[in-house]
Amino acid sequence: MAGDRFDLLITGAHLATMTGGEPCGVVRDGALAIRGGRIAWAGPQAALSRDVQATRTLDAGGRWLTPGLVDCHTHLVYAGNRAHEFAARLEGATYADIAKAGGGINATVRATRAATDDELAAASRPRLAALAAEGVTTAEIKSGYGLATLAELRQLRTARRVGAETGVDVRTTLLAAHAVPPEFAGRADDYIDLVCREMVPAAARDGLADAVDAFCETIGFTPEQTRRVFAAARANGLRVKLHADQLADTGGAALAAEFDALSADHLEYASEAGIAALARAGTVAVLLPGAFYALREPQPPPVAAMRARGVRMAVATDCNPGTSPVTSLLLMLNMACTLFRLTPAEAIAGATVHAARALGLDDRGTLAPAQRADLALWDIAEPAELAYRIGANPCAGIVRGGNVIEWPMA
Ligand code: DI6
Ligand code: FE
Repeated sequence: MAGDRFDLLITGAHLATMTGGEPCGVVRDGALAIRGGRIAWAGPQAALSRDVQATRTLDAGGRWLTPGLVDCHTHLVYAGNRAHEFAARLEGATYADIAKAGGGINATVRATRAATDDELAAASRPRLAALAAEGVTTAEIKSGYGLATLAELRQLRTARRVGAETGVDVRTTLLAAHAVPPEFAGRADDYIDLVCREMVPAAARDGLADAVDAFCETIGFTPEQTRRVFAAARANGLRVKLHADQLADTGGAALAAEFDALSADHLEYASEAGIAALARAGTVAVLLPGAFYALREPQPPPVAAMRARGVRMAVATDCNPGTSPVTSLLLMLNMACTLFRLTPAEAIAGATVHAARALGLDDRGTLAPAQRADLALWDIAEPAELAYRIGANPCAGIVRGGNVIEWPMA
């Protein structure tokens, strides 16, 4: 390192590198150097050579530095809201009752289709900005509220647009198999034909989707229909993810594993065999405590089985207007610990390194050489504090791709 010149040197930071065996890969009194938008060096400040040179040096003032957070499961591009359904559920209506009565996902489809491009972006941008304010530097956004070819593509385009407008690196997922749209009522298989024949190829051809997802549930699509969507994804060179086993065990986890999915998400009712299949495939389990909480689900996901089998667990907001109207990933860390019994270190790994893997990204999620220099700086005394607080935002600084977006005054 002697004689090296860096673009940016951050000193006086405790590092949660999220590497190595120790919880959070902690390096106290650390420093981190950036060159060309990537981390060039991270380690104890005392190990920095005396003649190190940097174009710019920032002092972290003893705060904690983590990788920029990754929200790996959101549906944040939509119009309208479903507060009245929240009220109806409190009166005893179930999520399934509401969907059958024309509400639920299709209510948001109507509002989203009716919005202009600018209205859709304007409704969605603050949700992404709220995530960004908590140190999220990468977010996944799904379609699924268009449910027609052009409407789905527009949602993906809007996701990319709000990403560019807020500076968050957005990964898009085509979730055309989210619900049966009104034009196809009673003809789910015909709709899946359209998804496979037209929507998946169009999204792949236009480079608008990084992955394909499906809602495989008793109130969504069957495993057979999901299988057809996944085969189309594979034929078009796209990786898959799956909404699996949220409300019942439909064998979703095993199906995701069979298609080498990047992630299987929810998993409250996943079986032991399903978890074993995820472990074998290396598929990430994405835990979504916001939906679990909002639906007042009785059964938490089998976290102990996942841990025992070494399945990587991510934590995400599932930001959507129906079952998880959540724009705080930090709150999800807290709920993942309180409701699902993750350790704080597991929860933080779930919103950094494992969340990146759930998106197929291995260039971020840790503070290690060659990783993208996406960083969050925190006013906390120890990493567990990120999961401990409820409704606080201790984010004090943000660096994205080596660019300093926000930094505290000295
Ligand atoms: N993700 C989803 O896609 C559905 N549940 C979930 O966790 C619900 C989306 C909605 O109701 O709009
Ligand atoms: Fe979801």
